[in-house]
Amino acid sequence: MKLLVSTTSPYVRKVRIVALEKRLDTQITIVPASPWPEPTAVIDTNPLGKVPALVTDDGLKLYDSRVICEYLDSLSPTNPLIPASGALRWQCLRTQALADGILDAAVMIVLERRRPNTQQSSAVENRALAAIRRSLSAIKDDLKPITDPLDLGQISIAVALGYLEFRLSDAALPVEGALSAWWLTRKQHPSLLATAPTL
Ligand SMILES: N[C@@H](CCC(=O)N[C@@H](CS)C(=O)NCC(=O)O)C(=O)O
Repeated sequence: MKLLVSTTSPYVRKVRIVALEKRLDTQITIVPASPWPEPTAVIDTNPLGKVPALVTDDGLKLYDSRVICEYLDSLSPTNPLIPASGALRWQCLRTQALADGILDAAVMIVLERRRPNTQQSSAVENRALAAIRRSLSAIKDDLKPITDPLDLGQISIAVALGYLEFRLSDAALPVEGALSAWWLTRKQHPSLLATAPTL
């Protein structure tokens, strides 16, 4: 399999953590394909021009991170990451959606800040920050004990908190109390240490 990546993408990090947890990492060739400034290296695989994108051994082109994670989870019974059915499945997928939504808002802020000063909108940034604050408050209820096996929802929370720490540490976001304690322990997990973002 070939995984198209950019090194700092949190969505890519989520897929790489899943690959490690599923013990599939050795079957995946990492292909650097940053979509910035132009998505030339990606569009053949993903017309949206975004990473991550995966080419399977059968030549199937898969995107986005949610589809790729589900695909990888289906490949092996090792460490199942998405419950097959019932309430646990929907809770897991909803947690992923909430955590990915935090990422979407955070990435929007990062991109907004890269625009020329005169074109930046504080309204855009404030709206995204408000969404992140509300979602951090809600996601506390989705935390599972650190001793539980990792699932895709908990991986997604960890990736979101890691990205906020990496890119928006100046924003005084409410990662506190139980959420902060959870994150301080969870970030030491081997697959998280192995994929920690660096500039
Ligand atoms: N929902 C997508 C989001 C992927 C995404 O936005 N990736 C960013 C990198 S962090 C990207 O490739 N952006 C390029 C662009 O927006 O043109 C997923 O989960 O894979």
